[in-house]
Amino acid sequence: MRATYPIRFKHRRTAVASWAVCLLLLFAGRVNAGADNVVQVSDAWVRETVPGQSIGAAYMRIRSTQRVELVRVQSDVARSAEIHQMSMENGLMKMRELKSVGIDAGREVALEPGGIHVMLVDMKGPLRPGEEVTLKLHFRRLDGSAFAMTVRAPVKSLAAEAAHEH
Ligand SMILES: [Cu+2]
Repeated sequence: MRATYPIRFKHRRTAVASWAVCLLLLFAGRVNAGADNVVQVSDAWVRETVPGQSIGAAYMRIRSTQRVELVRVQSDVARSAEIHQMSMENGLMKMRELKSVGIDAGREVALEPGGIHVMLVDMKGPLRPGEEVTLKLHFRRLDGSAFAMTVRAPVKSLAAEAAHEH
């Protein structure tokens, strides 16, 4: 009699686990979640580049359940990646590097053309539509602890964003 309890319990746990895996698979294409769902990244994409182009740009929406800072980005398609912000100053589009991007609890920050973006520096080769780029995002919590998450970002064509040249 005693043995039946652990077995039943185990069975139930397995059912819950596979249900969770199904949900993960359902949303895998749209949302990437990291560090126990603290941070969710959606709509990640990278701009198409042409041969010889040494810099590229990545965009995404980042949502967090607690205050975090995006402090560093890495990608295998570029030697380095920087966080930049574009802004209009006296009628001129200016770009500056940010040390971090803060995301408040329950809020979403959009990295988008004309605003904050990830600049891929020293690209190893051209990126064509249909390809996917892996981005590793490094975050820091208020208490100083760090975590990272990996995001897959599809490459989108220049035509869709022709208005913004970098
Ligand atoms: Cu930039």
